[in-house]
Amino acid sequence: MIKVYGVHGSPFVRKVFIALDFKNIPYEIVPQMPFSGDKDYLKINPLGKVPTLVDGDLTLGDSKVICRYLENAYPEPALYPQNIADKAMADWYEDLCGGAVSEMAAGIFFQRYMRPFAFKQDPDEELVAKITEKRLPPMLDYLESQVPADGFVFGDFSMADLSIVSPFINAAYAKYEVDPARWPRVAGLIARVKEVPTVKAVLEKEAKALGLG
Ligand SMILES: N[C@@H](CCC(=O)N[C@@H](CS)C(=O)NCC(=O)O)C(=O)O
Repeated sequence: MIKVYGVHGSPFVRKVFIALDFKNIPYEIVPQMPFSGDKDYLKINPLGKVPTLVDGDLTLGDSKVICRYLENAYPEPALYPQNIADKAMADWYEDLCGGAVSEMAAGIFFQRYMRPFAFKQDPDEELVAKITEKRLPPMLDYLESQVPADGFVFGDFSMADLSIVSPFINAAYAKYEVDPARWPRVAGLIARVKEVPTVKAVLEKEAKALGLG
């Protein structure tokens, strides 16, 4: 059976769980904390990051690489658009939102969730404000220009929608909500993606794991 190393709460691990559930592929979760410095884990993923996926003889790191592998190996139901240009755009959204946008969301999450709960420190709200007021708005302006008022980015729910929304799920755990008056399309997409059954089911497990459920 496929194994996924990781924990609930990471936006990158979430993507892999949702991709597997969406494709009805059974898997086993091997609990692996990020930032653990676990030497055995470094043998299978030298970056020490989660997720890592093991499928038989294949061991892969990085959620983008893993999800593209899953799409190729288990094509039905498709989680990426079929049209080549749309697929390239989905890859771009995955790269942008898994990169710069996720780093910003992680910054908010780290300050407001990890610092108080894991390190018993107060959050640095000045740093949070720098992210929410300066760095994030241009990203949200761009995303607002890209997403539809209704439905999903490429018709059916796809990795493009999940990639765009995922960082904001973590930001919401840290009490940052995308302002629906300023970015109505992005806020609407977040609400719709959260209602996709496979997403909803993973988020329920996640909320329990994070002590939010
Ligand atoms: N590009 C990677 C990023 C994975 C990542 O940064 N995971 C975080 C958890 S959310 C992690 O393991 N961080 C630990 C570290 O950076 O050492 C992916 O898409 O899988």
